[in-house]
Amino acid sequence: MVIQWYPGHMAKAKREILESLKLVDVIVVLADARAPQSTINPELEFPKEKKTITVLTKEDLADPDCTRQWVQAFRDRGIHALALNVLQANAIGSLVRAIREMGGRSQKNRRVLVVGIPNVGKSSLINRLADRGSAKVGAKPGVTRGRQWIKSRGLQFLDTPGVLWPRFADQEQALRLALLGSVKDELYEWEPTAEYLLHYVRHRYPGTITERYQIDEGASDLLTAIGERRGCLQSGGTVDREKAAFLIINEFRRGQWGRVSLEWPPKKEEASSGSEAGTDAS
Ligand SMILES: Nc1nc2c(ncn2[C@@H]2O[C@H](COP(=O)(O)OP(=O)(O)OP(=O)(O)O)[C@@H](O)[C@H]2O)c(=O)[nH]1
Ligand SMILES: [Mg+2]
Repeated sequence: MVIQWYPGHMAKAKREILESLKLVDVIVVLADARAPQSTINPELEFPKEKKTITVLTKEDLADPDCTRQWVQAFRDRGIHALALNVLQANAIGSLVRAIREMGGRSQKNRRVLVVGIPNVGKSSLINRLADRGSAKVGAKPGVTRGRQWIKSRGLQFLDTPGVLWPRFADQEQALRLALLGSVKDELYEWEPTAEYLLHYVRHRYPGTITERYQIDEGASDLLTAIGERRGCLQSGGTVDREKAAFLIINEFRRGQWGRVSLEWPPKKEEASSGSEAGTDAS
């Protein structure tokens, strides 16, 4: 299974984002706190002189210890980073303060470009900043299709469509993007994606699967065991593995497995010998 999603509207959105750069003072790059490196577009690079803030969204769904390590890892690289639950009413004070403290034109008309891959919460963040539902949001990728300026708090925010890139670094990155809902569901298979999640969580968060599904997580075929437990059956009474995989992925996405992160920052020695996450230090 090769997962790829780079439709024409993303190529166009990327061109438009690069064109917008000259208009803006601050760039806010959103990434999913559960896999920050995998969810930053390595092909969207910004000029060094532009002030950039990296916001790790969906902090409420991520492993808090892992998120702390990521924020520190970004800061160690000179990147201004913070983690947020965008859906929380009082979450954005720290972000607004950071934007106001950054240089640029007069405090009042500061223009802020909001970018990130699909489904990371760009439009939700702008709605939160604007205290109203100005931008369309949805629990699937590719909701925003065009650029839109929204004025709020004396600032102007530019909402943009989520942009991916033509080839993901590896299969694991592609699977993380699928699990986090940043790739269209029609473009990958549920079963291998759920198998990957089960395998990863069993090792990284022992006990989680047993607690959620009341099964022995040492079972050789976890997907089938969960399907049996949850009554995902097809005619004839055998387990419908695809249905089980769909259920598993959706429960994970809703946070019903607890706070789980899919990617950890590289150890300090590895980080200093290369492997950049894609945003410019500023
Ligand atoms: N739990 C949680 N959900 C969030 C958070 N931020 C956004 N969401 C949800 O994530 C989904 C996607 O949000 P959008 O704001 O539409 O994402 P987007 O980045 O604008 O997506 P595109 O327009 O498709 O590129 C929605 O269901 C939001 O409710 C967060 O911090 N925590
Ligand atoms: Mg959007």
